[in-house]
Amino acid sequence: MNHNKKLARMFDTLADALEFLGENAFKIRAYRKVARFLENFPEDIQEFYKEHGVDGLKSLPGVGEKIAVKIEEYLKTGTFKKYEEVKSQVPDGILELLQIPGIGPKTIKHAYDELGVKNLEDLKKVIENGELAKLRGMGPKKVENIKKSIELYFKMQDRIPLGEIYPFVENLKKWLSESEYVEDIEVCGSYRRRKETVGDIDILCISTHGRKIIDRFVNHPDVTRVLAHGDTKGSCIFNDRIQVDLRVVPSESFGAALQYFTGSKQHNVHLRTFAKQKGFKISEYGVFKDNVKVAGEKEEEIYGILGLDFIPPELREDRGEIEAAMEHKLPVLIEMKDIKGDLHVHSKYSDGTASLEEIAEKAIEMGYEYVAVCDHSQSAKYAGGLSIEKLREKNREIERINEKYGKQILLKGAEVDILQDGTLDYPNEILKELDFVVAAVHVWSKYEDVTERIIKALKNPYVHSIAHPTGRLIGKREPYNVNLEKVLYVAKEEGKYLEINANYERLDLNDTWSKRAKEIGVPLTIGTDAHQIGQMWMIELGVYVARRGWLEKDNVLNTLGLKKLLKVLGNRR
Ligand code: DGT
Ligand code: CA
Ligand code: CA
Repeated sequence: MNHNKKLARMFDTLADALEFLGENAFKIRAYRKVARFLENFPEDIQEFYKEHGVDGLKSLPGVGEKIAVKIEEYLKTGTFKKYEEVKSQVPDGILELLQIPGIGPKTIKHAYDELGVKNLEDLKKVIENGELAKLRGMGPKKVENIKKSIELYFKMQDRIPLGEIYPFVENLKKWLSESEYVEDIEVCGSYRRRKETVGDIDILCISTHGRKIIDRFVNHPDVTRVLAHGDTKGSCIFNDRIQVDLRVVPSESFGAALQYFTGSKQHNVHLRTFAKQKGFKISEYGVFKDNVKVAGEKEEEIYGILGLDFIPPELREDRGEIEAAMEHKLPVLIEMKDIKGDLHVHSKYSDGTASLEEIAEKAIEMGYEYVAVCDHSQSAKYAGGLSIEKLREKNREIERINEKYGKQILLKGAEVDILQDGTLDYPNEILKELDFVVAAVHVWSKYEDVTERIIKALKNPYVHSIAHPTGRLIGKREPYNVNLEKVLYVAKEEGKYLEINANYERLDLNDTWSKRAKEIGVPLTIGTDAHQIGQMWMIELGVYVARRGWLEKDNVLNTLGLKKLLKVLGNRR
């Protein structure tokens, strides 16, 4: 496993254990912060350390003297004392319980002290026999939520968010294609369809030397278990977590195999039925008519010979794409190159790690025309929300930077909290000074319906878009109660937008809601919600959601160039 991920996990475990032990919250936050940083740090921490030493480590965001020493100790010995020491004070079963999102360490500690709960089995038992509900401060509703959290945890155990696995898969693909025996290589399955979570990874490659490639594959440094090792097929577990299947096929059936293994299963079933009606038979080896192979080398041919337009992988979910391809009515999907900027990035003015200068540089590097820097608003204390004075100071710095670059590369933005009563966390005369305002619900109670809060925010003339409209975190938190259908109709009426939050844990709106927004006629904004520049690549994930939602370029606001964008944003007020 790579050091960044492993260290991040160790710091998280350390934080979990300290929370259970009731240690000081400040330290715990510091460990969590460095874990998040490491997960997204684009360089290998070992290489970085070799080059820059412990002083270099100290210069990283969130890494102070003490944490730097711990990282150094880990890089030299494979672990660090503090981690081992704290971990030994907490039973293993408790550490697993602490992993389950939605069950807090205080609850676990309480159940441990009062009922002797030491692991998941124990916890399930005291849920079933009603003992947990009887604990002080518990009650049936709370227990019901704990039960739901456990179910969600298990549902997700064998699935991984696309964005978490994406860099790993791209690297693996590159590493495999460095073999001289690989003629072509493609990742298929749910990964190619860019589904928000993936079960396992399916890779196909063309070669006449299957065994050589499978040998290379099973010897990858991250392989922790080999499940199959044959001449044309290999299957391995990487980093104790993700299964990857590799199949080697000859070039004459690559297209057919690509089509078959891309799925989805439902799409394939529908396609096969459709082909049959036309007198064709499809398999992973090709398309056949009267037992004669009529297509198979190129994927385009498979659809073409059936009289269908080529269906992009993201649409292959049997949601009407085969009918649309028949009638030549498939959408022209938005592409990464259509994106002109990011409409949701945090700086270190609030809880991000990057300076405005760094964000501007990254924006230019990515070929963007603009980035809206949307930091948190004043009452978002948990996220370093900006007071009005601080916001104005930030706006002045944005002006200085834009002047320096000779263009409006940074837009003055804010992610404004929608307060309990649906009003916004800055007065209108402040919002007026901003180029882009995205409003968000960050605090809600479990049984609250937030629909009216969001609708009221949409009706504020200075709000442009609603950030992460459902509040869900993939595999970690269910959406809050909201009637999105109603929200979408209000957005349409008000000429407003909703966001596709491209952060890998959110992807909110999701694909089906994005499609619904298009049907109703509400355009969307895409923003990464990046808290460090190492997360700004995730805009791609937002584009994939948009593609899975059948969106075209015109359905997304930030495909507009700067001038048009500013005009549209101004007109909405
Ligand atoms: P996942 O891995 O759960 O995220 O989802 P997929 O879609 O990657 O599914 P997986 O890995 O089980 O299989 C990869 C592709 O292979 C799948 O998308 C379509 C194809 N496939 C697998 N089993 C069947 C099947 O029984 N019938 C058909 N038509 N296709 C199949
Ligand atoms: Ca798969
Ligand atoms: Ca598979």
